[in-house]
Amino acid sequence: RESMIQLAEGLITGTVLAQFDQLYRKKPGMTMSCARLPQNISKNRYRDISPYDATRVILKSNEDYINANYINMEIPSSTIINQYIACQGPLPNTCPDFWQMTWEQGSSMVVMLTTQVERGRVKCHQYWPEPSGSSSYGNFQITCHSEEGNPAYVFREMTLTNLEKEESRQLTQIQYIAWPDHGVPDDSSDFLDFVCLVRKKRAGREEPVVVHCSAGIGRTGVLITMETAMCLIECNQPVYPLDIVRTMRDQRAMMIQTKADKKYVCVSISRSSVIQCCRIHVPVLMFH
Ligand code: PTR
Ligand code: PTR
Repeated sequence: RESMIQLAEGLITGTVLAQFDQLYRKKPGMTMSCARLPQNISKNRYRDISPYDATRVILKSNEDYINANYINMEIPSSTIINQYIACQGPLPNTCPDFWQMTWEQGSSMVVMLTTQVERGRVKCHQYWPEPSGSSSYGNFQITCHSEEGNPAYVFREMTLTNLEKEESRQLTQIQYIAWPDHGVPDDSSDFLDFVCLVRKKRAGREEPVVVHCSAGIGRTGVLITMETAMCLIECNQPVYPLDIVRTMRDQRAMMIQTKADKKYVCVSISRSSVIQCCRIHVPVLMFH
């Protein structure tokens, strides 16, 4: 507890922010060539956000590329390894790839941290059908059975059918909708509740949880950081946010964004900077 209080003080005085700025955004020596192949250019939502070759999720087909990385977060002194797939929000032309990945990786839970449109700009294509509807995406048919929620998040229950194999699986999608672009969640406890929900829903699932926002680095990074921090606290382990960020960035570049303008980050507590999640969320976690 003492070390956590020190940590919180460090954060608030900005020492962690300074250290955060010194972290690499991309791990030295990691290549991202696959993303740049001519046939894959149209599969990236943002030109500057690519997956490492070494940790990318490989689709089991000739066209094996999707903008997604495995992220494994080990909890020291326990046997827990929380597994994620961090990916960009699907584009119209990558929805079949998204469902293929989800199927092949055996994932039964998708966490979405963006809305489809923010400030008039498309952030993610709607890759699922309306409730009680069905749509096909390549070799997969998705049926959405239910949709319920509150002002902060929406739950959808879906069936994913592999048309070739004639096999079906259940899938839960949880979408956080209260995260405005360029902002922070309005009520930080809302987001904390959401992270708790993800933790609860994850229980018993061995396969990776698919997490995406628009680019799959900012908000996705905050969610993984928060779940990891929560898990560490549950296991009585100290929380070092910078280590968490480094571990994530070793597996997907740029995880958690800071504005180039540091002052802006400090003053506005930007959406996905570590300062935001540490200043607001970690102290809340610690002193709840
Ligand atoms: N080049 C994009 C941009 O800066 O607009 C990359 C980008 C977009 C980066 C969104 C992060 C973004 O946020 P998130 O990962 O939370 O969707
Ligand atoms: N071009 C990006 C966009 O419009 O989404 C720029 C951007 C990147 C905006 C990150 C916000 C971002 O998050 P934060 O406000 O937390 O730095």
